[in-house]
Amino acid sequence: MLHLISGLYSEWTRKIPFNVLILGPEGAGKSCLIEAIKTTHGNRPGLPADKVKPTIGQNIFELPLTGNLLRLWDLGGSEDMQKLWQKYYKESHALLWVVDARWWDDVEVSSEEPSDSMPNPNPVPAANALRAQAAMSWDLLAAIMQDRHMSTVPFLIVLNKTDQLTGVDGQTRSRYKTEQISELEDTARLWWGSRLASVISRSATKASKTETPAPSAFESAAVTPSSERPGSSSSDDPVDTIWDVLGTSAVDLTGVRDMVHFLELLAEQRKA
Ligand SMILES: Nc1nc2c(ncn2[C@@H]2O[C@H](COP(=O)(O)OP(=O)(O)O)[C@@H](O)[C@H]2O)c(=O)[nH]1
Ligand SMILES: [Mg+2]
Repeated sequence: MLHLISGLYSEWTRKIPFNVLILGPEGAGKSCLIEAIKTTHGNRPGLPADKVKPTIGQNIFELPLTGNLLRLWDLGGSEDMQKLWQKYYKESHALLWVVDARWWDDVEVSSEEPSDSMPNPNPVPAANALRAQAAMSWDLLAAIMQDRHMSTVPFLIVLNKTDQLTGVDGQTRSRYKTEQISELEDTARLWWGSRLASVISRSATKASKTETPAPSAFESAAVTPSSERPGSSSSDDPVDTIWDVLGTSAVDLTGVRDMVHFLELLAEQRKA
């Protein structure tokens, strides 16, 4: 009897795993963001960004939240690893698509070399290189969205390294920084929205038609009726999901809590 009761109790209190794929081009900061989540939500701080080594294979972190277990899969972004991404698609419930925020930063881009002899892990690329990186990140995401399973998985485009945006000085200009990041999010939301409009339904189509940013998934996740929830398509659209854009920094932890909150809302929605 006791065994039965304890079995029922553990069933009631069981946290349902919510699998999150963290993908994106190599070096965008996927592994550093996992360390940042450890710092903001874990029992002990994660590694600082400058101590994180390039990922070989995969890196998994489980984050228990009230009633949910976020299982984060950080897969290497090298071309060899990209071939393996699809093995994870079927099991995933959400995608964090991590890119470098500077690829969408239209303010002045310096091409000067750093003056000291230490290698800079975040060299500032020239403007045309930024555009090429942005285009490449779209090609990669578009290829993922061709997958039958991934076309309905909600995703967040994470503009990481916002601490490196031109003119941002986190210590002294935090107000300016917040505004600059939010402008960048709007720019990127339109940039991605116009491309996603060809394959995605409601929110992105709305963004491209009205020339205003798509509604924040943080808001829409809370108000979307059950028939429109991710994975429960109510129309013939090939893709029907929630997506949004969020600026983060794995160094100063900007946006990291919002990123986890976004995933938590999706996990809650999936249970409902
Ligand atoms: N300034 C800054 N550097 C970052 C940030 N995130 C990652 N980096 C740097 O970018 C490099 C690549 O990060 P990593 O997490 O290994 O990229 P991944 O290949 O996407 O996993 C690291 O050595 C960090 O120094 C960030 O938010 N800000
Ligand atoms: Mg990595």
